[in-house]
Amino acid sequence: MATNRTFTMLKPDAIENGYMGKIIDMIIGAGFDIKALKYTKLSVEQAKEFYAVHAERPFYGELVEYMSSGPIVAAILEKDNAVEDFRKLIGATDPAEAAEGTIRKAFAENKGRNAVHGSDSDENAEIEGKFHFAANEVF
Ligand code: IDP
Ligand code: MG
Repeated sequence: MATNRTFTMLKPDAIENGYMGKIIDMIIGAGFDIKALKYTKLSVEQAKEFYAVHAERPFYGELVEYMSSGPIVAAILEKDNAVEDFRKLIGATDPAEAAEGTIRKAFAENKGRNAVHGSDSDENAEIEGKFHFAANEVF
């Protein structure tokens, strides 16, 4: 069943570089409602679990180290067609390939430190949202 929610994280580079407010503003400006929001930090174990699907990829170790290196903002977002529209708003994984007007084009450093996460399916949006939020933290 299609849902109208997706999950995002503003990654450690985005927070470090001072883009928290600007990115949240872009997300709200694009029509997404914030259903849950948290300023937090992933432990190494949590980063490993969150990205377990990439465990065999050569960049997995680097990804886990980076994603647990500093605070992040986690959020559940709502909008019609949320998963697909949010992937469009964030742009390609590598900011060098991201379209003008996307979050990664504006704020990402490189393919690894790329400012923001967006769920790739309704199913993963639900799993990832539950990873970060208890039921009473979602509005
Ligand atoms: P996505 O975030 O656009 O969905 P994925 O392929 O799912 O991209 O990869 C997850 C995350 O792993 C990326 O957002 C990025 O932070 C990191 N990553 C992906 N490919 C590379 C790479 O080639 N080198 C370093 N890090 C990478
Ligand atoms: Mg992905």
